[in-house]
Amino acid sequence: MRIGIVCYPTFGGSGVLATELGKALAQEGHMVHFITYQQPVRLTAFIPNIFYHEVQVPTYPLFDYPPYETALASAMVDVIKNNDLDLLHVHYAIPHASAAFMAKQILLKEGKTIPVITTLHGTDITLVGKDKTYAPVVAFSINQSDAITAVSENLRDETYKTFTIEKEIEVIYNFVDVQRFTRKPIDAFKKVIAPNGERILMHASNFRKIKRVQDVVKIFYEVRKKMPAKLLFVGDGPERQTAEELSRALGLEEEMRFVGKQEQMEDILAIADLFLLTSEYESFGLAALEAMAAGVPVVSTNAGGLKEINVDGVTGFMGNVGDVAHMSEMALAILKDDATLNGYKERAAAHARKFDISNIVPIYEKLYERFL
Ligand code: GMT
Repeated sequence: MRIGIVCYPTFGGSGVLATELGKALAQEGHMVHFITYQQPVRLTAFIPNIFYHEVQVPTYPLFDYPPYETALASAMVDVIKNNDLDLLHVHYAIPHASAAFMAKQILLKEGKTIPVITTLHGTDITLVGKDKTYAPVVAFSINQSDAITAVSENLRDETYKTFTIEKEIEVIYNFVDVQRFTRKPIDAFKKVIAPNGERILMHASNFRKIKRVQDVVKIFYEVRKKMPAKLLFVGDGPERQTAEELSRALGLEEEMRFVGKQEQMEDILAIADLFLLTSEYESFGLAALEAMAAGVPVVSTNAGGLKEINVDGVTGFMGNVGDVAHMSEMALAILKDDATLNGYKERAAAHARKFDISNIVPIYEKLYERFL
């Protein structure tokens, strides 16, 4: 098949998922064309079946806001026509689904039908999408898609609650390449972070408000009262400074490290003992799944779709949003001794295998085949 993939090229989960999907499809022999404004962060190596088309957004003195959606729709038309694509798969509704609708209409006038599949990822519905400044266009363009998928049952249900959707929303869970995340820890790296064999806790996100990163610091503070531990913060974003300020106020600055945005998550996760995800909402929580694949148990909130991946008492624990006391207690319960910790590590890794790339990519391929 010749497949167009549209996504955000940044570190966000939707872009990561879309890129990994494209890479897996290319490995299956499909021709995959990425259409984005920047090289996707996980698209680093040369893969013969993958093509990258950069959306150019020319500026003009009149434009306070350069019209990205128009440029994207035009790029879609161009790539679809010149590469005779069979279908277009857009990840994150805003503005990808509406640009795809526009491209589809333009191509119809020229006698070409291009099926459009929209995958909803979370904030495109639950946060940004439902804002009244976007909602009518989001609802319309989702309904105009030939197929709609959501990354969890929770997100499917939230979408039905938020908008009047006339079509079936199919749930296709996010996936992880388990093999890639099965890494031996790099000893030298581990020694730098935890020179005295301290437990290593980790959080990775885009540090937006919704992630409640202060709760991560507070949980770490409680854990540190009971055992030697270090905290690694991966990623960057608006709330990083707040997290840093809180860590200084709690006297934790020597015990924490902000390592910024990282591509090689598998190497970092390999040294971690516990992953913390304290979000107010997650449609899925791909970062938590990647942690589990690396054999790292997860203490998370029970918000949104997290319940569908983190099994309470098995792969880690869950607490209500903001319940720092409970989540701290559960973190300590996991970390208390090696035998207990190893049990959680094994069960987290075993559970992640259910979401292995080899189980999920064929579901997308079957979906595509329906439109050929
Ligand atoms: O979490 C973010 O802010 C990034 C966002 C994105 O669109 O990249 O993540 C969403 O999509 C991921 C991949 O499907 C999910 O794993 C995240 O849970 C989801 N984020 C939220 O729902 C807040």
